[in-house]
Amino acid sequence: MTQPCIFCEIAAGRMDAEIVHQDERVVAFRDIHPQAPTHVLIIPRKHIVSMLEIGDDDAPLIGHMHVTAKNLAQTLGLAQRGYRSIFNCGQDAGQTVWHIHLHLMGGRSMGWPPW
Ligand code: IU
Repeated sequence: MTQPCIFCEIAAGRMDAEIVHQDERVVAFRDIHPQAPTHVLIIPRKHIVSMLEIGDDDAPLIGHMHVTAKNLAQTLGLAQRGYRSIFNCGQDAGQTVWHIHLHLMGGRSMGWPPW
């Protein structure tokens, strides 16, 4: 039997997560291994394996994920100093969970490029 997708389970409320926002299209929750003082993942309720799988029909959803990141940055106190939002896509980018997620990170200065 195939394993259920962990992020689908979180979105459905069958697995615990510290949820900071949810609506009909997305769920946002705190990363269990935060890499910054604030580290939130924004996921679509729709199961999409990676950013390589998105189509034109998904453009409003992806846009909504970015607007949600901006809204959360404001409510979580990141707006003044800024934040980083990242989709890791595939092996070389370090993607480990195969359900797209937008990382929202802030609360410290970050370097560039990310290695
Ligand atoms: P990545 O871009 O696929 O590498 O990011 C996956 C993230 O999901 C990573 O930061 C994990 O700490 C995080 N995470 C989580 O917050 N809760 C979970 O149950 C699992 C992974 I599995």
